[in-house]
Amino acid sequence: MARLVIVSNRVPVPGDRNPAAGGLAVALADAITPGSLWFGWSGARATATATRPEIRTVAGITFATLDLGETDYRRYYSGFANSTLYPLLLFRLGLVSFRKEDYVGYRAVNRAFAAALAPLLLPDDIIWIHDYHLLPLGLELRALGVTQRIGFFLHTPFVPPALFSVLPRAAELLEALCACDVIGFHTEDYRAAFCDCVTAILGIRPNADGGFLHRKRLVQVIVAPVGIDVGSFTASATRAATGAATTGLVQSLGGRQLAVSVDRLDYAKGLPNRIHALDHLLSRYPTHRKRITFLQIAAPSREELGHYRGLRRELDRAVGDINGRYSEPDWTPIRHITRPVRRTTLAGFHRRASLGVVTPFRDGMNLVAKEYVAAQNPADPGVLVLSRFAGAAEELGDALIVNPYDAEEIAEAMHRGLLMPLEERQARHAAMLARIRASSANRFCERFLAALDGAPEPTPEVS
Ligand code: GDG
Repeated sequence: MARLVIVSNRVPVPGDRNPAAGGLAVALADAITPGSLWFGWSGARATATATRPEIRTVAGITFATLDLGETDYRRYYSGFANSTLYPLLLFRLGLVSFRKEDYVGYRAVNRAFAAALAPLLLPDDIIWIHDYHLLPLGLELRALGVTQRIGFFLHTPFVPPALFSVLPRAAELLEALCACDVIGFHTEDYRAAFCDCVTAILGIRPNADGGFLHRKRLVQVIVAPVGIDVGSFTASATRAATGAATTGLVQSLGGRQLAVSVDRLDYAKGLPNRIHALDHLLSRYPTHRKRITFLQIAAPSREELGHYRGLRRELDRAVGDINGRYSEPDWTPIRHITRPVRRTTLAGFHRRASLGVVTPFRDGMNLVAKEYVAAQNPADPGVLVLSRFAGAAEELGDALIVNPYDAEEIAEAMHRGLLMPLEERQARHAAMLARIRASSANRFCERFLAALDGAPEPTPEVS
């Protein structure tokens, strides 16, 4: 049987003392079975980027990681990946900066990854590359003579040609990505935007299935929405709901309703606007004062970048302002945690929350929305308020869908959710549960790997 080789920027090695919070690791936890190899950055910085990976095997999975040199880290990770590509793919043109040396560093790290990975590959391996940090990795592997099947999955949205062509190296990057056999996206919208870019920027018109020939090789473009392991998240929420952390939280609420938001502390997640929405809710509907507690858990992320530090300050100010204006001696509207919280604890909190508020400005998918649904008690479920610009909205149309830029609209949806009759909550929840079961983490992996498995093996002379 072919071995699966996953490549991602960060590798979540079990036992890592400083794991990165994030959806990619959660999404791939199911794909990675014993016998697989996971390759990428260790998360550590050194004077120079390592040429040979450190290899560890845990529970039958081999983890091969490289430390990044300081300069490469700055140019590749903080620079081109997170200050150019990420804001661009999240539609935040105003935050995009482009520095040529960052692009050169980005390409160099992709080359270094390819050079360190190639000697580890076996002839029948299936290689699955993840996310915007590694757009040109497929090309770099092909340049070293790698002929194995290569797939690429993008965890962020993809943008239309008017935006993508803003990138000074747009054509070069698209070309490089086309060295992969299968390219996958969360939604039909992103797939269509990518195909439009291929047409507008490379002059190639994909067929109706999203396939096209590039340098005589077939490239397939597919939709594979990422999901969660619903059964295990429900079980863990059910268990955690009676555990110490959730019981302590519930007791401290004194019978008030709970609303919960959980995000990486990222400007795409729409955090300050959500806090403004709570302001609208409490001022327009004073009946909710002292009756609702809003728990915002925002795990720190990419703190070394200025925009992220600025966001943290903005959020602290907004929370402080609302708590100052509305708090009573025995009630504080917002509890604001900026530390990571254990996944099982989060599951228990979700289960006890009458409202799950997920309002990113943009999000490739957003797994928190699916986790909130999975955690609910079907007999008395809470209500999900969800941004129309999260990929998850394509599947979770039974949530209360809002425009995340409109704080008043979010407030109206929160109000409606807090008052929603049981029957309507049950019906909406049942429909959403069916959808997240149909697009589980397993299904995501199966769908992507089936497409890759069926991909014709490239011949060395045309690759
Ligand atoms: C990217 C895309 C796409 C959050 N805080 C804590 C914590 N989390 C967990 C959540 C969830 C995951 O992290 C976040 O996943 P999301 O999907 O919501 O968001 P991103 O990290 O931005 O993920 C996204 C995803 O990739 C997969 O393709 O859906 O659109 O941006 O599982 O529960 N986990 C723990 N402590 C926390 O404090 N343990």
